[in-house]
Amino acid sequence: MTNLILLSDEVKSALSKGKPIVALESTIISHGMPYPENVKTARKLGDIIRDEGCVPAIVAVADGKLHVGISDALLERLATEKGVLKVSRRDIPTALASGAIGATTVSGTLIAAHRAGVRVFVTGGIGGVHRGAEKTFDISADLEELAISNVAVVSAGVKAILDLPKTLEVLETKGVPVVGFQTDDLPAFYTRKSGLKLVARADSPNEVASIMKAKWDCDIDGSILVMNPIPEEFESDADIINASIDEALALADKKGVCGKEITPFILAHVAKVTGGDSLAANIALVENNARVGAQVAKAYSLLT
Ligand code: PSU
Ligand code: MN
Repeated sequence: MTNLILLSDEVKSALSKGKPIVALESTIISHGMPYPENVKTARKLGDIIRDEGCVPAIVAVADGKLHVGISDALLERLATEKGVLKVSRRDIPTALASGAIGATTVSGTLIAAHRAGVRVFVTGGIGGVHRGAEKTFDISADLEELAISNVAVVSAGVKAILDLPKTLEVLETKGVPVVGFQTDDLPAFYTRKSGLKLVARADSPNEVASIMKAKWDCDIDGSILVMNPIPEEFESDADIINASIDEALALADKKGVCGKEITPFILAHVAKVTGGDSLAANIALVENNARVGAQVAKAYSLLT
């Protein structure tokens, strides 16, 4: 493996001992949550993953390296510094060459996890096909990377800022199994159901692990998406969320926000309108994903 990818000592040791590892993205820290909730949540996710007997590995770019597992000092920088880059596949070469600090998106994190041999990755929500993509061509690089990275991704589904049916269509084209975790319905991040039926379901971490093994034993490259609904008590009112999304999209259009700025812009607007509720929901669902992700990583390590 290239020396541009730097594994923490803890991750290196876990890999050599066959101890399960769970990768975490850093965009959620730098661009998805305010300080200090972002750093607190990142630490809490690490604790949850460790309590399940796995090793957490936050992925980020700094000092010309793609880090898998970061120091507490780098976590603090990602959580507090202004101008942290948002790094997807496209941005990795320039971010590495410049030595800048960058937070990896789902696609950036998948690149690092796949190359490091980390088979499970936990996040909040994935990117997908944006509403109006037929005009803007805005489709997240996450989908391209999911098609080729051998990493299971646990998320709370697809946020309604995206076009959910189109996102499912592209995932089908790319051959990415979308597995409802204890559900038949595609979760929509803030809500447990989107009304869209999934064709695959797993009721236990073991079942997810079996799907991972079946896919990769057949040399079918690419991800498995584990869609884990938000805990019921944190579910939001879909009408309020959707109204704030519509408002954000209109505002983005008026201001000419596009490209990589659009997702953070809409997320920030929704968070502002829905206040503390959406932040609490965000924290609860990602913690829930960390627990399930660690259990999946453990189950998969026992199968291989
Ligand atoms: N969706 C969320 N929260 C997020 C993101 C997406 O609900 O924080 C972040 C993830 O890092 C994801 C990225 O990989 O946004 C996708 O950005 P884009 O749409 O520019 O590809
Ligand atoms: Mn985009």
